[in-house]
Amino acid sequence: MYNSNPVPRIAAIHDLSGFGRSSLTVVIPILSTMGVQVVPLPTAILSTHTSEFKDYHYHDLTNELPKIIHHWKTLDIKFDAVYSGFLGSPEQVAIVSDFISSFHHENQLIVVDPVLGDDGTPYGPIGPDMIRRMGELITHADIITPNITEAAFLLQQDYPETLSREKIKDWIKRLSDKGPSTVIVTSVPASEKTTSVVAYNRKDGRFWEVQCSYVPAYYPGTGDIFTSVITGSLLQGDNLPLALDRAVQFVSMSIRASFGHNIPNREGVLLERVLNNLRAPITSSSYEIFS
Ligand code: PXL
Repeated sequence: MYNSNPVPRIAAIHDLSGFGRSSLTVVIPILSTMGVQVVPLPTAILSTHTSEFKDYHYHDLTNELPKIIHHWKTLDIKFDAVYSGFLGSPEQVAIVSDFISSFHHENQLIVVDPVLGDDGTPYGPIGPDMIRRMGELITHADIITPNITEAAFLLQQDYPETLSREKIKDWIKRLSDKGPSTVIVTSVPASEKTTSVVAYNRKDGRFWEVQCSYVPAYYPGTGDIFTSVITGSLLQGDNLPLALDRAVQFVSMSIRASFGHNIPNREGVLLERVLNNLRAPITSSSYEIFS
């Protein structure tokens, strides 16, 4: 244990969107609350996130990244995990791949959230080149967390009207064959009133499912919240299905804390009201084997 960081340290490669509770403004508080040191590498600065805001200011930081990374190399910083999310330009994908190989060491967790779109549609700044490059980046990851739209983009499939359980498993295995040993797919339609998170661990061949009750509202940033909790949970030593439970429960609580108020969805969930829940021990669990 002599060589390990007393507090796990993670490099978080995401944009910094000022208003709207997404990307670094949720990644940092969640992982800090879960006892993880976050070292942010901001890919872009935005006035707001890009969902339901128009005329946002977008300042790309691609040219700054190599200089920041160079300084970190001279400091010989060791990261227990690397976690990337929304990337501001296709060139940034190459920079992140390079970052992963330069800072590689044993027992490290590489998490790539391939932020590309939702509900069958790419996010504003995401084009075909970005989708192609993200497909390359996931080959370097241990864990990926696409939603069903992003899974379709990464596999170059049409966004499905319906998905059988066999097809979901086939898609997930094909994503895992590209490199990541753990694949977690969110927003999988389960029934009229529920969606599911389905996960696969190639090392033991098991699939897991956690069903989420449906709230008729979309809040930007919930994908970032989900993957941050998964990452914090795994770094704390939870097993995969328990990490899914924790993340689903936390996202559901965040949404419910917000939905009862009448606040514009684009402001994101009221994270500050539920953050402390991350310190509570888990007292219920609903994961099941997905077969
Ligand atoms: O939460 C994903 C995300 C991250 N960063 C930016 C975004 C979005 C989704 O809208 O616009 C800039």
